[in-house]
Amino acid sequence: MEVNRFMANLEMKHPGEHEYLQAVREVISSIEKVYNEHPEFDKAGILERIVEPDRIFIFKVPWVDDAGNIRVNTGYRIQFNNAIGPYKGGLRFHASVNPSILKFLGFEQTFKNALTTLPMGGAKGGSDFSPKGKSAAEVQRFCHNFMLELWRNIGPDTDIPAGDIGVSGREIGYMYAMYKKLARVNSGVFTGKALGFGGSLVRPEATGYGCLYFVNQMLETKGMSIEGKTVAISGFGNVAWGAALKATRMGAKVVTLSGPDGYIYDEAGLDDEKIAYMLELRASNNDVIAPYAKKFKAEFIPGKKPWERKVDVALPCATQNELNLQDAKNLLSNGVICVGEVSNMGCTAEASDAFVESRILFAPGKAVNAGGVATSGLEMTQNAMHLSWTAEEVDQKLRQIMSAIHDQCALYGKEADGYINYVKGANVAGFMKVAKSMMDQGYIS
Ligand code: 2IT
Repeated sequence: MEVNRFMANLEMKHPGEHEYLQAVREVISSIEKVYNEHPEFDKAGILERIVEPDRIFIFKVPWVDDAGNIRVNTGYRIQFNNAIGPYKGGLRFHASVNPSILKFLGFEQTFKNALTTLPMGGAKGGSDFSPKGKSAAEVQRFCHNFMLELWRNIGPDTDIPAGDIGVSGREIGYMYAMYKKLARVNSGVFTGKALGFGGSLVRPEATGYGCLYFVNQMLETKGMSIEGKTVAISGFGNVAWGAALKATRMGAKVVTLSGPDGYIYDEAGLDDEKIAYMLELRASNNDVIAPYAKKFKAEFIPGKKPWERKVDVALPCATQNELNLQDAKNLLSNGVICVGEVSNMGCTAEASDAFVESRILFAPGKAVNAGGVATSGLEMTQNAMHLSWTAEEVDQKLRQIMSAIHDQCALYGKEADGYINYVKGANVAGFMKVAKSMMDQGYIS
């Protein structure tokens, strides 16, 4: 296999699917060497099979808005790969959602889920419906109609959706209720449920918490820790919130948050009150960060991203390709020590290469953000056992899983000069697990 030749063919087959092609190129560039050391993989067509989703459901979602108008959105579920377990991955509700974005997310999810050590395959789905500016009644109606189509294709042992951008506890509650009405079973099927009906403690915080455990472990390889470090976070959603909470508890100073409108710089650092306010802002459904600056007398920089600031640790927690080469150069010239790509594919390919080439600590999304889906896996286990664990039990397991992911990255990513290339480590470890499982099961999927 040769990367450019393989990609040229894939581009011809899926023209214009930029995010999907970007995610595939990153993974196969990392695994080219080990792939070619295993001629049995090539003979079994593993690469050609692993880059294609098992199936894609696309469906129409008509719904009625508060003014009585009939609106139409498109719903998707991409069941990407179930070699190591049932399909598992979130649903994204955002105006930008399209097949390319969901395919990249499903592809990434397959390897991320493999890294968690739990038996979960990869999937992703969602809709170009944006909850931003919609009333609660409109969101509920949309969620119900979305489930009218999706319910037949999911199940606790086949495909288990969860949240992602635009889908949190509220939307999961509406969708799960409709699923139960139609399927007449009460088996968990979604993760990210509220605590009262099968949700797991620590699941809302898990992506951010897992990220901080991982980042701290990276820093420890250099004899450092997160305590006392200055941290830039982008976004202000669920992931940014969990990361800010844990970073602050671990003694770091979080100085930025951002929204589509710009970013805030809070020199004093976030505290419990400010972090609690993030939830209020998010519940307001307005998708702007500016009110934070007004409330807490912080600086607001419209139209910009936080990466122009001098910080020790940068944690992109918003969306794909939110940190580009220029941002990477700015962070590097300001002496950044560690970058954790908490959003899925938060860095452009050029930015991610720049971090690796400059030998700073850099963790790709599929490793550093895997705590979210890992805790979803723990929610599935609790549902299957008909019990619930304490926060301490879940948190303990989350720590163990993040540490196991770090070990896999170090095992497969250590280079001749001793540098841990986490991008290569995560891609090779995830790929090997999925590829071997596919080999063991013949060529049918
Ligand atoms: O990107 C992700 O890993 C998620 N949105 C969470 C998926 C899940 O099934 O918990």
